[in-house]
Amino acid sequence: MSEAISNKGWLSKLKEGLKRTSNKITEGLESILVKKKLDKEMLEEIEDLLLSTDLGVATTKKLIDILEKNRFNQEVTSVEIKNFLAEEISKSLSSFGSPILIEKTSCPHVVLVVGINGSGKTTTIGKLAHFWRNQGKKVRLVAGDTFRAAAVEQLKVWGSRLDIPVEESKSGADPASLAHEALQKSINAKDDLLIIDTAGRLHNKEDLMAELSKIIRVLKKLDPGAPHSSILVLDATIGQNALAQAEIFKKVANISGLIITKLDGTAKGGVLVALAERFQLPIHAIGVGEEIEDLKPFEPQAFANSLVGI
Ligand SMILES: Nc1nc2c(ncn2[C@@H]2O[C@H](COP(=O)(O)OP(=O)(O)OP(=O)(O)O)[C@@H](O)[C@H]2O)c(=O)[nH]1
Ligand SMILES: [Mg+2]
Repeated sequence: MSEAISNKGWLSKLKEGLKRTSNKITEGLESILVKKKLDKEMLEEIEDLLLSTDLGVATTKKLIDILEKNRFNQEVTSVEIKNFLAEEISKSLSSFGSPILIEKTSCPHVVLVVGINGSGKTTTIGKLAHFWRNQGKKVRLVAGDTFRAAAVEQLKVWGSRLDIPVEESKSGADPASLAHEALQKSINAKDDLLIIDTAGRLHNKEDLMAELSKIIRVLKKLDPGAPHSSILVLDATIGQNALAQAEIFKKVANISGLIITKLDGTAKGGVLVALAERFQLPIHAIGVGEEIEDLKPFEPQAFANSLVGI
């Protein structure tokens, strides 16, 4: 998604999207730094502030330790602390910014999109399809949540809006057989990309996970390399719970990368840092709104700056 970086307005949209988290950090730091010298009490207050943005215990501790080591008993301003935080956060995220790389040799490149109910899978698929279609790619979508009519309809709305085909099952048929059929069609049509939407019901974890495993198994019958990308979509507004979700999905779907959505709707944007550090998976993009252009490439420095409000 690197082209989108040159998009004018991308940075301001990112800053705007992360405003809830950055305002919290800015206001928090300003009230903490009434004294000038960095002492134990201030460090503790900064630690609590960072934890409240869901950066997680490990990341927060690391930041506080470095801050203490470098600046203890020295005069500091909130701007200096913000610059420090942005620099350190950006450093720790530096290896995670990576677009979804489309394998030229696979025709089509199959993208399986997983995540729990309401995390933003279908919306993200619409945004990705829009992005790839604008690059001249031939894209096909699969409505893999075959039991929920509204889910199929939602994907079809995106399909007609973007003028790309959407595969759906005849009558609530098995998602795996739909995926198989759709991949065969996609191979015949020489598509560049096949994006598979899936159901997100987590109340029956075993069933959902069995369903996902089966989809993956049947795709492999047609193309052993498929799915070439297995993307887990996570909602940032749930904060630290996103870590537990990632743990569950990682077990079945061999997740190759993450997309974090709804960063515009939360002051818990720090969870992205905790996720990256815990799972060591690329973050392909971030969602900062409901519109089609609101999926942004994940760029560590820009993200870190926006998160702390620089
Ligand atoms: N503010 C904001 N809203 C988002 C973002 N991404 C998705 N949404 C909204 O979140 C809601 C759920 O999104 P869906 O795409 O339907 O989620 P889903 O994962 O497909 O949900 P199920 O099909 O029920 O499993 C919708 O109202 C979206 O518009 C985002 O980045 N920011
Ligand atoms: Mg959906």
